Amino acid sequence: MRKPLMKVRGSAIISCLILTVLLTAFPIHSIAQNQKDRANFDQLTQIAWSEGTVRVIVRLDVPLIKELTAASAKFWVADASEAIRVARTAADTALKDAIEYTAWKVLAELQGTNYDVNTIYRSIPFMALRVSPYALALLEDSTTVLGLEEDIPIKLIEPVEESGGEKGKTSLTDSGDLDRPSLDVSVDLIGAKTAWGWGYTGAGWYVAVLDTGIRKTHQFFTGKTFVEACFALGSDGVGGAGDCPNGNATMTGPGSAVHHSSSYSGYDHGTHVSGIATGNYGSLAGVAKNANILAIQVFSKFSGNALSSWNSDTLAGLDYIYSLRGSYNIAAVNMSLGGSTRYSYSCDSDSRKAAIDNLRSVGIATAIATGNNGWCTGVSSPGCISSSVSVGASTDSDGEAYFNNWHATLLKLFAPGYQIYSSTGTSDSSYASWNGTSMATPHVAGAWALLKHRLSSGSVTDFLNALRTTGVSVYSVCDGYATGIPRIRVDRAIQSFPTGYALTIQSSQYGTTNPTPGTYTYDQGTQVQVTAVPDTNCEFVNWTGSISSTQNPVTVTMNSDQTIKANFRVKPKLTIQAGAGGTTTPSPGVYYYATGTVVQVTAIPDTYFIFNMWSESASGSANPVSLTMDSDKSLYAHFRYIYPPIATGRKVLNRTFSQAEYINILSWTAHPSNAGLDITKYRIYIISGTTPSLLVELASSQLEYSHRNVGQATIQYTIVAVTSSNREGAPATVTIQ
Ligand SMILES: [Ca+2]
Repeated sequence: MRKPLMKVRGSAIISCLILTVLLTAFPIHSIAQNQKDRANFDQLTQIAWSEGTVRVIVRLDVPLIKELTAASAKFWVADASEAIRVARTAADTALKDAIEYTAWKVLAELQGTNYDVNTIYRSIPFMALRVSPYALALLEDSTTVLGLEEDIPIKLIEPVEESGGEKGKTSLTDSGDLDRPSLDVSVDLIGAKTAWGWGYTGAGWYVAVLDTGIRKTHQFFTGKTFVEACFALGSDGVGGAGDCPNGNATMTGPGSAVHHSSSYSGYDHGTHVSGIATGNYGSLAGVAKNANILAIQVFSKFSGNALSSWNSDTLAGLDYIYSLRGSYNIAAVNMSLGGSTRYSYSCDSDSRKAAIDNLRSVGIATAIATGNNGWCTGVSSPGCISSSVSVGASTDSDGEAYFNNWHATLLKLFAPGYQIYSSTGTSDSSYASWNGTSMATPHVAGAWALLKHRLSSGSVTDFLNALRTTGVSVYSVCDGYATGIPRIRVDRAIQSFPTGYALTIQSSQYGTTNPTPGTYTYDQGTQVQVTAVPDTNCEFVNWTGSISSTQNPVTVTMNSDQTIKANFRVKPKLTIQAGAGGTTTPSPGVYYYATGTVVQVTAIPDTYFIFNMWSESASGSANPVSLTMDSDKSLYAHFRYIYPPIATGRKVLNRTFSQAEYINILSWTAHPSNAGLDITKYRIYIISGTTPSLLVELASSQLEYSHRNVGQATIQYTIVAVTSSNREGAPATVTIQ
């Protein structure tokens, strides 16, 4: 079943001549801020003159960088709300803009020189350039530049052949034992299966794999969600055209992390690593079997069919992962790359530390392989960065793997890295057992997803401490088996977390809660938001129990067991009715209002009617009327018909004038049914066709009116009673012929 792959192994075989030259520039020593490293600069200058250009990563003096970074790092897991997204985006944009502004300021100083801008980073104060000797000199002189680091390609840490077993021990003779799928063994050994049994599978979390890309179609990744990106300048180390699938130096989106062709040694390294961290198919599974994958392809193709990652591309990958933290819950970054220089001290001047620090400040661990050189007192770069989680390889029997790079303090954790069976790039169903610190590292990155699944608020320091204090000590021949460095046991680490407290949520009738009523366990210090959700026409009253509050939602801080009850009631009901002759606004019906609501109801009389009075919960004739809904209420609007006056008419011939003319005399009396209505006026209209036009308005004391009718024609009049509120009653019609 096992097909051992023949890989390039052992210590540094640098395939590219330039690399050999470049690597002499390393190790760079701490660049004191504001006091640039003279020796480093001289080396860069030498390269620039001999090659014509030199690639540099420029550390920028960005004003308020600490404050801007801290404001951005307040945002950890994926955005819970639009408000958080807006706030995070604002903080990230402020940081990016400040870096960009400073970068352009420096670039302005380089005017007239030859340079290429490879990357201006968005979350760390760096930019990557390729510069001429003269531009380099200006960078060195710039007061805005704090330091310069050569941008060099770093080799993939390729798997090693099975020739050893445990360091310092006689070679193991691996017989039939090797034919079993050892991922099964190692995943169980680190306690992942126990953690799955508790429900912690990494579901909902992403492991970012900064590597050679991935064969997404492999069966081991069935059902996974992929987020992909590529940063690969190509062997020329300059942007524009590059080694991403689109032919450019950068690419994001589906297909961007597809691996290089199989002619490149280690092309399917990322596929193997991703499988160890998250794979899941049939009876075989990686550590965080339900986690998803953020695949970042950072390797460029070099001569000799070798793959290496420019530091500036690795940095771009880390920068990109940080930018995705609001979109995806990212548990850890897996990096299995390393230079061939042995570091016996923290390499904290490395630009990648800034990116690793940023990720760490938002709870994302960067797990880095220590390298496969078999060193005793050092690890490779970037595993030497103190804020990384550097991982060494152990055997399934907890010895140090013979190829492991060991250091008493720079090596933080051991994980199984010997004979690890995982997915390969040959086909969608191909697997193989590989050896390497690259295989150990994804055990840790996967474990991080399980820990995050259990405790999303856990910091990198919390988890590293938990893994270190609960791990099994692995000893090394390097110091005579004196110093134990913990091999992870993720189940024990989970068990070491505070067990948490119970929150019991109850609800009265007329409502429920979110989360729904029940008992939940939360970690100590967790702030739980509980929302009271009333039924239709009901309202939330208050919380009782461990807290007394009328706030909704309410936040419960879990520093002890708590019981809270949401109390609800039916809202006060308002019944509105209208008698004959009118309606209301709101229209007659039954309404529910939150307690305390002031409701205004307007009575609207029909034509010839007048609003008379309210009855039931209100009285009087104020219109509109206001009611405060402190209990159930009802309103009845009464209306009255305004009767027409009882009218007659006659005409008399007026002989005073030579021309004949009549005087129409209208007389009326008040309708007895209008008693009690405040009739203050009468109006007389002349009807022409159907249109009335006002003839005269008279005080209610006047009950007769004379109208000269010169034309002697028939005239139709209407007489209406008018109330003090200017409501007209029904018309009395008088026709005089
Ligand atoms: Ca290029």
